[in-house]
Amino acid sequence: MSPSLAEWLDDQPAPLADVIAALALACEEIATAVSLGPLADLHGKEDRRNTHGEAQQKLDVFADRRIAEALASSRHVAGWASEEQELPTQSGANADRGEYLVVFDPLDGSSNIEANISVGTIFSVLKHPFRGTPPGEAGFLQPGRRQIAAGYAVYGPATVLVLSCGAGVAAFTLDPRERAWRLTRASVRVPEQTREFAINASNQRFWEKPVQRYVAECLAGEEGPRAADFNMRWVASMVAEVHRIFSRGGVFMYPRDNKEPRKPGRLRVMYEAAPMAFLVEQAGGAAVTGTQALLDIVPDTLHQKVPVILGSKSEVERIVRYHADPHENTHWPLFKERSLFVPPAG
Ligand code: AFP
Repeated sequence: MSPSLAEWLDDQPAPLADVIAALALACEEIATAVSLGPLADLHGKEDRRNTHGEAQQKLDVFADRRIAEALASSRHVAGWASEEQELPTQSGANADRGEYLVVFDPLDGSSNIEANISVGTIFSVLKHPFRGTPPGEAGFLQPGRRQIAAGYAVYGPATVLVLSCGAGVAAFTLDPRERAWRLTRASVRVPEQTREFAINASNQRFWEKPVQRYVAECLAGEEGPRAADFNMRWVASMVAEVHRIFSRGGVFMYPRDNKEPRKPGRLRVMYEAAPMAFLVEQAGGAAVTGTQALLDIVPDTLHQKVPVILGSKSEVERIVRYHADPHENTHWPLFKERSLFVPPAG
């Protein structure tokens, strides 16, 4: 029988293992709630909005509460920050002794719940820089490269926990029959090459030029500059997209766009981009804004947004080159003459 998560965590420092185990238990209970769908009376929206003004799903609130309870139960966690809460939370019992901070998106992709599409929980573990004092927002604002661990649980046909403590990426599948996470991939790697990309094409008119060029070249297929046909996906659930990339490669893009020039992207750096970038880099992939490694960004605020381009290294590096190209797009006609989706004249 493959090792359990508990056995795998035996190789990690005990305090960190305790935090991961608490998160895994919360994810197991969230998986049960998600799998029951409307039967758990957890479908539909709360009659309130979260800190970003977004409608909150009942499952968002359930997941947020369950993870907060799990973290409060670990004496190693001084505090946490959630997508669903404007400010960080100090642990009642451990704020002045816990050595870790945890940042999480309790239920990413939750607008897909009624459609029964895979959703997930994303988490990031940081060292509390001022251990011995109750954590404030400043202690959380660390670059992703300082993460001690990061992971996600994807609630899909199977519930899978993908985790890194800084020495590669492992995947554990939940066996609900025995209520145990079993190691099912000991070393997850992102294939360096791919012919698949994921982007919300409805935003095409707003994208920055290097992304316009990259996608146009992919869509041009064998007749175009890439001399290869590409496939496209968009699930609108980042956890599901990243999990697909870990299973067969690909590039996920939520780029800077000028739909809302003040917002550099849709995804938040602390609990979406940075933990996913940590996992992707640990698995041999790349994760950038287009001009900078995501793990090098020092957040100014807890809910800061950032452009995200991540996945198979060779494709991400190509997109970075396009961002660095001072003549971007001036030398390739498709971008200049017609929209991506209008067939060539004649
Ligand atoms: P929700 O959690 O509100 O469903 O948003 C999911 C998400 O943050 C990320 O998981 C998706 O990749 C992205 O938003 C989808 O954004 P669009 O709805 O603009 O495609």
